[in-house]
Amino acid sequence: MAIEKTLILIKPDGIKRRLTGLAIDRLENAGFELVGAKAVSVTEELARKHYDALKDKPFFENLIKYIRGEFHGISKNRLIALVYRGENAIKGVRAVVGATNPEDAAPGTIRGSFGRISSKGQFENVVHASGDAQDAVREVALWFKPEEIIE
Ligand code: IDP
Ligand code: MG
Repeated sequence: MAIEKTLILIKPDGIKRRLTGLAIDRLENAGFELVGAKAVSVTEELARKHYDALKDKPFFENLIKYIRGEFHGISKNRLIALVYRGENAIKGVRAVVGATNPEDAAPGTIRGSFGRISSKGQFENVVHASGDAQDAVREVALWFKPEEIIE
């Protein structure tokens, strides 16, 4: 058992549909500790760095538009970034969040309950959650300064 930190983003569809509180409630009830939280204006550069591993995917350019709120009319490219900490937090948070494709995400998970595939084919799945330990370390460092996280 390892104590891990993991990055969660309330994506623009989650912001627009007022699901921030619901996502935080689900994660809190799952027993994870919220150790970092802020609103972020997502620059083009931050979006591209965050999703760098997907840069060769056909959906990449739409993914950058999506995470910057361009499909949801979010002003100032705003989203909410959170860091959760806990035992096996990366896998545990992913279990609460559900599978990437909203059609495959289990009922009762955040994505299974609230995700959709847009008419453009974009997976709008409400929240981002780090995929593995390597991603989690990289993503927490990308979105947060060390002093913004309670250790
Ligand atoms: P994850 O968010 O579950 O870790 P990734 O494979 O890392 O999934 O993909 C990042 C994001 O890119 C997804 O959450 C989703 O919004 C989008 N995405 C992934 N695969 C597809 C796809 O096949 N079509 C459209 N969008 C996708
Ligand atoms: Mg991922």
